[in-house]
This record gives sequence, C-alpha cells and structure tokens, in this order.
Amino acid sequence: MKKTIALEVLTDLESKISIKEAFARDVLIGLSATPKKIPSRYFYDAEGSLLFQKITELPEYYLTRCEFEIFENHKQSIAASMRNETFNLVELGPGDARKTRVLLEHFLQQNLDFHYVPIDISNSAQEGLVENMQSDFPKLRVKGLVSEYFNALNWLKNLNHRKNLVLFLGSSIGNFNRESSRVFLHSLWNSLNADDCLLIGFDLKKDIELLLKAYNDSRGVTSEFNLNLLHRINRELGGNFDVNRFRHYASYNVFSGAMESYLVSKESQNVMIQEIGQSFSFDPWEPIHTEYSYKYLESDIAKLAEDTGFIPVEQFHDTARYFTDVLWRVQKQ
Ligand code: AVI
Repeated sequence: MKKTIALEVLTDLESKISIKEAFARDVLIGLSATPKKIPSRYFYDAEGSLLFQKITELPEYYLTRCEFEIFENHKQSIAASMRNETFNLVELGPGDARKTRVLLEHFLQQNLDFHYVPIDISNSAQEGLVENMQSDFPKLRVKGLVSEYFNALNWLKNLNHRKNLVLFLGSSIGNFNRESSRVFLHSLWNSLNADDCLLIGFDLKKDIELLLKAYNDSRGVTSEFNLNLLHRINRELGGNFDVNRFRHYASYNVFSGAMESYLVSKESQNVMIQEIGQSFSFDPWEPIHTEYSYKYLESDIAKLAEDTGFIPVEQFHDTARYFTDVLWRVQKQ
C-alpha cells in the first residue's frame, strides 16, 4: 500500500505558465541579449542537481563542508534560540537537505516542538525528500510545500500562528546580485511575522586562489555542471548545441566580489532551438554568462540585515572562517 506523503502543492494564481514555457522564454531572451546569458536557476534539472551534489563533495568546494562544521559545532546554540517555542522550521530550496539533517536530529533529541516545512518549486524533488525524511525520522512532523517561496510563506502565515525559523542555506543568497539580494530579503521580511527568524548562509571573501579552485575543480565536475545547461536546452527545447564546441570558464571579479561563470563558444557556430523556432549565432570566443556567486564581507552582511528589516541575533563561523551562518530576527513596529 502506498504511504501518504505529507505534501501540499500550492498553485500560484499569477503564474500559470509551465516550467518548460518559462525556460524557452528565458533562453530566447538571454540568447538574444548582448552579452548573451542564461539564468542560473536552470542548472537544477535532475541531471544538474546530481552534478551539484557531486560538487558539494569535491575537495576544492569548501562551502558545504564549512556549513556542515558550523551546524555540528553550533547546533546547541541554534536550538537554544528556539527553546520554549512552538515553531515551523521552514527551509527554502532544501535540495537533499543533508546539512539540515544535523539540525533536525539535534532538535528531535532536544524534544523541541516544531514542524519541518521544506519549500521547493519541483514536485518530484519534494516528494523524494519528504518520503526520505518521514522514513529516516519517524517522529519528525513534515509538511512539504510545492510552490514559489513567497507564495508558500504567505499561505503558511494564514494557516497557523507558529513562529517561523526560516533556513536559506549554502550561499544560495550569493547567486543573487547585490540589488536582487536586497529585494529578495525584503520580500522575505514582508512574508514573515515580527520575531520570526532567518538562518542564512554567506560565503565570505577570501584568498582569490581558493575561490578560483572552488569553481574550477580539478575533476571537471563544475565544468560538466555548467555545460549541462546546453544539454538541458537540447533535451527539453530541441536544441542542437554541440557541447564540445563550448568550454566552461570561471573567474573572480574583485570589484563586484563575485565569482562569475561563463560558457564560451570555441568557434563560430549557429545553434537551432526547435521549441523557440529560431537559431542563434556565436562568434569565436563569445561568452554566455551563466552564474554569479557573490562573496561577502562581514560589513556587507551587517548592512544587508539593516537595509532589509532584520536584527542580527547571533553569528556562527567555521574554524577557517571561510563561511558564516547568521541568525536574524524580523523587526516590525
Ligand atoms: C548553489 N550555489 C550556492 C552554488 C554556488 O557556489 O554559487 C552553485 C555552484 N556553482 C558552481 N559551483 C557551485
């Protein structure tokens, strides 16, 4: 007999277009622009999510290990901030939630009174996650939501009046540019109640050599992850990209403080995309921008909290001080 999965699929009334239609629209807009670009959110189809998982295990990609270390060393303090509360532990874009398990296990051991509410736009990814969590932690109360983040948070606000501790982990905020990160965090603030909390991960500015290695790993997994965007266009939109005629390139921009990733055309070529009904031409060495991964100073983080309505409560670092998770509280008059 099939077990019931604690999953709620919320429909966003404003956006009725399918993921494939949005992908085709964004590829058309991006490849028609100068310089060419494709939004990084399209990395994460099934293949891309597996490749990202492999990246997190690479020796050069320190970010995930640092955040694991932070949770292992500071789970007591994180739990202490929610003791005597009934709360939702809401996770935005949990992926396989490997790091979150450290917190879940500890919160359960400490008998904290909480529900785990992962929110993701992919139905299949959420189904797998909720199923795994239910079988690995039989005592855990899980309610997976399939929706855009803000839509889900607003739904949650009307459903119950438990306090929320929102997790936005793994430097996901780094994939927004400086302006969009402010807009995103202020929208998050708007969807939360006074005194709700946010635990958010930031990758800190550090020796440039370490950054370059993290995004140009020796096994070429990051290159595969980036090139998968072209495979995805071929698979889903009927493109005829010859992926071997492009290369991965990642560099650090010291002025903006971002690792920037590109796919560069190695020669002059035309690529047809059936679903768009158009072909796109590439000059030799013409780039497609695919991702920003912004790195932060401690002072940038403090300013970001101040500008978006949050009060810093506590801050945690790994021992190398490469990464930080900060606990912020929503301030509303
Ligand atoms: C998901 N995100 C935080 C990763 C990052 O570091 O920007 C994605 C990634 N791109 C290349 N390697 C990892």
